[in-house]
Amino acid sequence: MDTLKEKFASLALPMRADVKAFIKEHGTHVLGSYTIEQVYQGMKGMIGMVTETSKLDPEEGIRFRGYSIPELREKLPRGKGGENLPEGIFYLLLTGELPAEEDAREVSNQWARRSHVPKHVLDMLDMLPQHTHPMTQFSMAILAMQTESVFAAAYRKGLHKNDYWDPMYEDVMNLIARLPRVAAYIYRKTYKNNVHIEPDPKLDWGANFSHMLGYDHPDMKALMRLYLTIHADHEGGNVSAHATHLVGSALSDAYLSLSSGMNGLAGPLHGLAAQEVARWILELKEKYKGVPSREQLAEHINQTLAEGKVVPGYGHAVLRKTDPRYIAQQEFAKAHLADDELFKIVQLIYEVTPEILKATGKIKNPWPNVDAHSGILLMHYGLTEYDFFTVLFGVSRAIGVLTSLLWDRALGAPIERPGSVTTEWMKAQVAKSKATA
Ligand code: HAX
Repeated sequence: MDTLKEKFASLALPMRADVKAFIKEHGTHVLGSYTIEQVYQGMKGMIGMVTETSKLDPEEGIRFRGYSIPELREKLPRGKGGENLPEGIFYLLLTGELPAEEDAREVSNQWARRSHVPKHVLDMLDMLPQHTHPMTQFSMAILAMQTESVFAAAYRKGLHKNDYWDPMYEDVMNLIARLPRVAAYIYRKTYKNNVHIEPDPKLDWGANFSHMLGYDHPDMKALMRLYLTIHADHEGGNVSAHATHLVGSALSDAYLSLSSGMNGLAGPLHGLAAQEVARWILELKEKYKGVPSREQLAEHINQTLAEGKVVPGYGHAVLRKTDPRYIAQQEFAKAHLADDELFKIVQLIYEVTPEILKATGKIKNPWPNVDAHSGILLMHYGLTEYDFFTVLFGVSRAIGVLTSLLWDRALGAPIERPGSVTTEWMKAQVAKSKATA
């Protein structure tokens, strides 16, 4: 058993009994109440699941195992050339403990050893039409790799429920290890004439990913580490995390569950916003032949709203302030590409957009989210094919949703099955309470 797996078992298995005892003793404790509006509008703010890895505060943003992004930028091990290693955030999310340098290196080594992608997965990708969206390819490749699921094979043979976590650990490690190779294959096949680049086992996970995509500039490798770290997790209720958790609750293995999560990430209100932001900014630049004036930008935003579209990269279902993941990327841009024209446009959008969105009177959060910034950083280093951006997001998000899924298996999380009601039932409840008032 590798040392991280042993550590996970020593943490998670005692907690299983602890959580059971907690539910037995306090299971009837009332947490609050919710409204008809919450039921109709996506269950926002309703506590409906337990996610051990991270917690999102509306004002402060995400905390990974209690640590904010600025704290983690100080405390997590860094790669050669700068920025935190995503291997470190994986270790933290999995164990709740800050990794030492050698812990992150051990994750790197494990992932390098486990990164082989079976040939049939690449053959399947080769057969898809050229115009298949990269996120569709990514989700299909994850599904095609399900042939390798250690959990599915063990379950078929017969597996005690207390042991589910063990093959799930193997699936989580293998699957995350394989994702950069799969994503790079999709990128090179779709945009670079099917000319592929072999992995470099000496590089860390993020740098190697950048290398396989075809970007060897040290700053791009640093950006990739930053990107893969800050996108990793956003508590349990966002669409990609919730979809992974929900599908996993039926004991579907990590491949089936992650593929579902990625299908949710591919929606324009979620991860696809990264691509939509880039498209929107390039349209803006084209329309005004460069950096627009404040008036021109305001006109473009108002036109977007008048056409019944959303301003991509702005707003959030939970956050009520500028996303700290946006700030982390802004700091990177100030340090590395302050004179970039697209960065100047992004800064201008940040100055102009919130007031216009506030003036609509209906948008709860007028501030930028993570997707408002990410694309222009990638484009600066030459990765301009914006339809691919959400795949990068997906590689990172796998870290969070799969560590959570492993905790679900270790703690024996049950099948998810919330109740649903009809509008007629809702109306009857309101009528009943009016009659008794
Ligand atoms: N532009 C225009 N209208 C917006 C808006 C925006 N950026 N954000 C919210 N609104 C609108 C909503 O569409 C809604 O309109 P209706 O009442 O007419 O239906 C109204 O404002 C209230 O919405 P809300 O309560 O403030 O926001 P929601 O929780 O319903 O939605 C979204 C949150 C993120 C989906 C929303 O803000 C949005 O569509 N933003 C643009 C797309 C985007 O950037 N998505 C990425 C979010 C972060 C993420 O998940 N990354 O992966």
